[in-house]
Amino acid sequence: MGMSLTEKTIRDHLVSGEMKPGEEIALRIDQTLTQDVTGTMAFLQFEALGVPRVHTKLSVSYVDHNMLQTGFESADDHRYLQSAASKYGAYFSRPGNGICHQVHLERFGVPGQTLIGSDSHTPTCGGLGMLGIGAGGLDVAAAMAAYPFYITMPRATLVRLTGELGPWVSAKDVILEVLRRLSVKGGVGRVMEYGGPGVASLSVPERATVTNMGAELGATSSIFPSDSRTREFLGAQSREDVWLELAADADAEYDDVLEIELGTLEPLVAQPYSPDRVAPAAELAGTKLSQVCIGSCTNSSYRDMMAVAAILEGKQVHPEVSLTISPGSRQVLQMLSEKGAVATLVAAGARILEASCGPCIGMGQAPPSGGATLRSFNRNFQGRCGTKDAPTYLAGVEACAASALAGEIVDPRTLGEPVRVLEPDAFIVDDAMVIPPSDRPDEVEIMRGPNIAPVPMRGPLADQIRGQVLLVAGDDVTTDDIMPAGAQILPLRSNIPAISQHVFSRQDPGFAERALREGGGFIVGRANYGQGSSREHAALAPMALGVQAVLARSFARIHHANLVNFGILPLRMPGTAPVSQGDELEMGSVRAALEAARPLSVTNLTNGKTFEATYDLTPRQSKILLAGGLLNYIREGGADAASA
Ligand code: MIC
Ligand code: SF4
Repeated sequence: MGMSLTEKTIRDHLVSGEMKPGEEIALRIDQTLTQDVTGTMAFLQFEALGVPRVHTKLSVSYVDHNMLQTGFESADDHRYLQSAASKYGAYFSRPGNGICHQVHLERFGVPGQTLIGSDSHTPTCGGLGMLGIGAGGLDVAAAMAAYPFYITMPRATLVRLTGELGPWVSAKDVILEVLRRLSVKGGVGRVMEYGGPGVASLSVPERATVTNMGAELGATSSIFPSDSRTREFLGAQSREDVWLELAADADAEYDDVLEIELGTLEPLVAQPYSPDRVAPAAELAGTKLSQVCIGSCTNSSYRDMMAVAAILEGKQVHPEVSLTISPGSRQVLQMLSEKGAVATLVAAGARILEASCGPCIGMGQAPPSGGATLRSFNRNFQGRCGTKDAPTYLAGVEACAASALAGEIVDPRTLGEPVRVLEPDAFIVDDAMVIPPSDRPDEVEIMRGPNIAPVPMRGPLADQIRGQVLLVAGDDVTTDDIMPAGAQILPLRSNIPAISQHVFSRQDPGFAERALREGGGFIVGRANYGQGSSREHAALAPMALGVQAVLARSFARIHHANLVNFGILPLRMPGTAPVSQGDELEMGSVRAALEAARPLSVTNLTNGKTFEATYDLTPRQSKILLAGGLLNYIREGGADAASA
């Protein structure tokens, strides 16, 4: 039987384990990426591992999130990251060089290689046939220190594309259609592998829009073949030497197949507050807007920005709408300047922001109270934009630009003759903002600012755990709910005691105080707990507050791994379990149960009822939990250390 591209790439990097879906496998990692708001912790953890230089083929440390620098904290952290990269052997992409995923696609991604990144959208490089996987910062630190990366062997879903996109329909509509059909849980445990004759009609940046937003499906990764279009893109980046042809075998078998005839798609919009609440733009036409934001790692390529400029050319943004444009990279911005597109955008009334994440992570540009915002981004969780009651919609850049002109959501097909952007034969290649590591590491001094607090650690798992249910939450709790981001909170990422004060602060402002007063306790969720980002702070900060276990029906992959890494038990409990907020729970013989892979017996001391909690832990993960987290486990000499 033939193999899928996913299986071939995994086979070529397999360190241990059997390639059977559901089994734990360990992978050799070729490249890593970190960004500033997960990177400070990742490099601090790398230092804690005591390894003098990174062991990967390539590690890049990006600065793209904490860009406002409203106090000393972020600038200090950036200086730490620059000095750490130089000393430990990573490349440093300076603030202003662009969003990690866009820059990595342009300048570093290699077909057929493995990449893990401390950011959930690391699968973006799947657009050029690379296996990119999002992970917690500690897992990335471990990979930099040469430990393999552990995941559950995913199933492969073939998304078979046929035909070609119609006028005004874009790659964003392809992934919105997949989200519409499968939901934010639909990709869990899977790699979404794109194939079929329709693939050839999509350029690499278009493919990257699709693989980027595979993160919103909860997928482990998303990948396209590497073909002549990949070669063209790499050639235009002066990197044709890294190209190789990659595809699934003709007789590869997949766990499922999703058919998409590209010609039948129409412009789509995700409605508040979930990327899978997808409806045709035509149905939402007339929804008044206060803001339109174009950019983010999903839609900020040269092609996307040029399409926006072509739509806005000679027109004016609606007076009630604030339109922001964040180019994905310095290269994109340089190209736009060269083509005169910056002048076109400015003339139309767009607000040009720097090449960074910007409004996508609430780093400025919070919309007005109750004002609807339409964004070419990938996440529209409530409050993420910085204004809790601002309805947030997601769409492709064409719908965004057309709607910015109209002051309300419009179907871009109403604009008439479609715009066409050709990929350039050659991009401007200038890596001056990427600083290579020092060749005299001993002479590099690490610069640590006062914002950097020591990484908290937990002791070995207790045998008897007792505490209060601090919060009972619903389905699809996001990591933005658990550990909000935004301009006030993100600068605290390297200071866990300070950031832990904000755990669940949007839902439940008293949470942190209650947890500290009670000396920790439990969080109860439902399905897909911890979906969204890779931020390990959504585990690390609750750990610092004393949270011992999360009880839920199911967990999102990266968050589950992060809970294990920081010594919080991710337990499954029956949907009918008798638990309310404020109840006192007790679990006995916890260590013995984990050692014997037995369910845990939980007693609700408040109502006297008992139930069983199960878990999806590999023997290695149980050992990590018994040790009180991955750092402890590695320090104790866990031979098979790293990841979940
Ligand atoms: C996001 O889009 O939520 C982020 C900010 O990029 C996160 C990473 C983080 O929280 O640091 C992600 O997607 O993993
Ligand atoms: Fe940055 Fe937004 Fe992409 Fe996260 S999703 S990496 S915040 S642009």
